[in-house]
Amino acid sequence: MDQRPTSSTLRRAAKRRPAKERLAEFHSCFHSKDSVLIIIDPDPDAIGSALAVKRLLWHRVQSATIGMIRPIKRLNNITMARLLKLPLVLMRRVPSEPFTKCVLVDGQPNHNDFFRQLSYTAVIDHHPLHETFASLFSDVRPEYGSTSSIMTEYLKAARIKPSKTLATALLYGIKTDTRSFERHTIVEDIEAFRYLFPLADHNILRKVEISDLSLKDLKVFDKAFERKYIIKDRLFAHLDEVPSADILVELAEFFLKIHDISWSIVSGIYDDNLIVIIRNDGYRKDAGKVIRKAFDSLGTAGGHSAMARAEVPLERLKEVIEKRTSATIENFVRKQLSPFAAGKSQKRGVT
Ligand SMILES: [Mn+2]
Repeated sequence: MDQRPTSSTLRRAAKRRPAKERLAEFHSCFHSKDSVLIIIDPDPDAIGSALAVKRLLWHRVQSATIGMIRPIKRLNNITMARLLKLPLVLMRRVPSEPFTKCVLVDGQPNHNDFFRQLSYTAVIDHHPLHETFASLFSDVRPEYGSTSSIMTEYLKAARIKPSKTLATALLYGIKTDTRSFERHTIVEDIEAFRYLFPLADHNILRKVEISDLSLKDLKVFDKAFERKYIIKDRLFAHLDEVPSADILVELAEFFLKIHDISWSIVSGIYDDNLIVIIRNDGYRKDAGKVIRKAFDSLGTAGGHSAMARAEVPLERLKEVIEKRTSATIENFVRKQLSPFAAGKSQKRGVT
C-alpha cells in the first residue's frame, strides 16, 4: 500500500562506507582497454542509472554501451528516449562479443533469464536482496526509493556535474520509482532530487510525463464520450473491446476531472476479461470495498479508498448474465456499482 512519507516513514539510510571509497572501488574494477556493456530492463530508473554509469566510465574505458533486454514499451519512456536522444541499444540475444565487462543497474542477476546468462563486474541496485549473486563489485541498497538516487551519489562523489540530459533522466527515474515520493522514499532520494532539480530540462520532463497517449487512443476517448452515462455523482462508461487495460485507467482519471463527478467508473473488455476501473475523490469513500463487494465472487477485485480495479473472466459472466452483449455487460456493471445499491445487499444478476 502506498503511503506518503511522514516523519516516521521518511527515514535516512543507515551509515555506510563513505561514497568516495565505494566510487574508488567501482572504478578499480575497470581497465582502459575494457569494452563495457551496461545491461538494463529499460524502465526510467534503469535508464537514468545506466546513463550515470556510462558517464562515470567516460574516458576510463574503451567504450560503454547501454544494452536493453527488451524494447521500451511505455509511451512516456519512448518519448524520453527520443527527446533526449538517448544512446540505448536493443540486445536481441545475450552478447558474447565484443564486451569485456558487464554492469547491471536497477536489477539483480537472478531477476530474469537474460540477466542470469551474463557474468557481472558490477551490480548496483535498490531491489530487496533475495538471493546472493556473484559480482566483483556490488552495491545493493533496498532502503533507497530508486537506483537513480544511488547513482546521483556516485556522480557527486566523482565531482561530476550531470549534463542536462543525464540530470533529466535521473530525475525522472527518481520520480517514477518513488511515484513522486508517495512510496518507498528516504531522505537520500529527496536529497538526490533536490540536487538534480536545477540541472534538469523541465520542459522535456513535463512533455515526457504527460505523453501517455497514442493517436489511436483518441478513438477510445471518442467512444467514451459517446457512451458516458451519469447517475447522481457517478460517471459510467463501458467501452467493449479496448486495445489495452491502461486506456481504461487513463479515461477513469480523465473523467474525475469533471468537478461534480465523485466516482468515475470505466469498464471494457481486454484479453477475455471484463475490466472495471474506479477512481473517486477519496472523501469518505472506499472504492476498494465497493469493488470487492461487486465483483469479488466472480474474479479478482481490490484497491484503496480512491482507486480500485476488478477483472472478471468473460466466461464467469454466464453466472450473472443470460446473454452476453455489450448492453447486458454495461447494465451489469452499472447495477453492481449503482449509487442506489449502497448499503443494501446487492443481488447479482441482470434481467
Ligand atoms: Mn528502480
